[in-house]
Amino acid sequence: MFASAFTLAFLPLLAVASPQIYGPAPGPAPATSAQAAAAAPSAPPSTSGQINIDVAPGGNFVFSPANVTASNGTLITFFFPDVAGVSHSITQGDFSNPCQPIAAQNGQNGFDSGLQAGTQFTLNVTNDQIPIYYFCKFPTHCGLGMVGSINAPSTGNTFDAWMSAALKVGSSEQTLQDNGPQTGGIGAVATATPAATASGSAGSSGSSGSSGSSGAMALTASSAMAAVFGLGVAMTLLA
Ligand SMILES: *[C@@H]1O[C@H](CO)[C@@H](O)[C@H](O)[C@H]1NC(C)=O
Ligand SMILES: *[C@@H]1O[C@H](CO)[C@@H](O)[C@H](O)[C@H]1NC(C)=O
Ligand SMILES: *[C@@H]1O[C@H](CO)[C@@H](O)[C@H](O)[C@H]1NC(C)=O
Ligand SMILES: [Cu+2]
Repeated sequence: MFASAFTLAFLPLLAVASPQIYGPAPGPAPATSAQAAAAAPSAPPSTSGQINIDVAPGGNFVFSPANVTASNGTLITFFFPDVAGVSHSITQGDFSNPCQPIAAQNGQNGFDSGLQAGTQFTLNVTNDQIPIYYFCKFPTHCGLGMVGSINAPSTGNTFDAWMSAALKVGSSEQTLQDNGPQTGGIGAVATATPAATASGSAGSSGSSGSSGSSGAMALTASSAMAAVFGLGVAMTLLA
């Protein structure tokens, strides 16, 4: 009696949660059932004043879009996939020294998300008059071309030239230490460390608020658990 009432109560949740749980596996790595439940977040469409960038979409070591134009005050949010064993970073670089963190300027360090999975990290553009270059510090990724730019010029130090410079570093890329998330930045600043991203955030808009997103995360996790539990009860009833 209890079991059947419980199952009925959770069937709607099961239906709601299924697309997130049984959606396509995020990357090339074989997914366990636990990882399958944590589907890769994909960036919602950008809106005016809010640019959303996918980190390593489809398991490819790229940012998408990798080259954007953003005026002062624009927020740029990076969505890191939740794939076991592979993390990525948004680390501010220097055009003349690819795959290395930019040196501090006037006591200000570059931004650095640190190695992340299943989180989102937001930059606020504070000087749209300078190009901003960044790369992923996970070993080998920068040398494989995992780089991006904000307000890169159309000639000279373009996004393409930045990418070429990184590819030229290639396998001689130095392994960088993960210092965890660093706020601040030069030309664009992170005002908060990365926040957990809900796996079901794809398509939802206005997910830049970190407190809102952790709430969504908790909701998603509990729906998923309820769904799995509900399924178990349903199968018991059918047996
Ligand atoms: C972005 O930075 C600008 C300039 O520092 C500031 O006025 C604005 O409030 C910031 N935006 C957010 C959402 O923090
Ligand atoms: C953006 O802010 C920077 C730093 O304050 C300033 O130098 C620049 O002129 C601003 N850009 C525009 C288009 O006003
Ligand atoms: C990158 O963006 C800048 C600014 O929009 C643009 O001028 C340039 O052509 C772009 N470069 C590439 C390689 O897409
Ligand atoms: Cu990476």
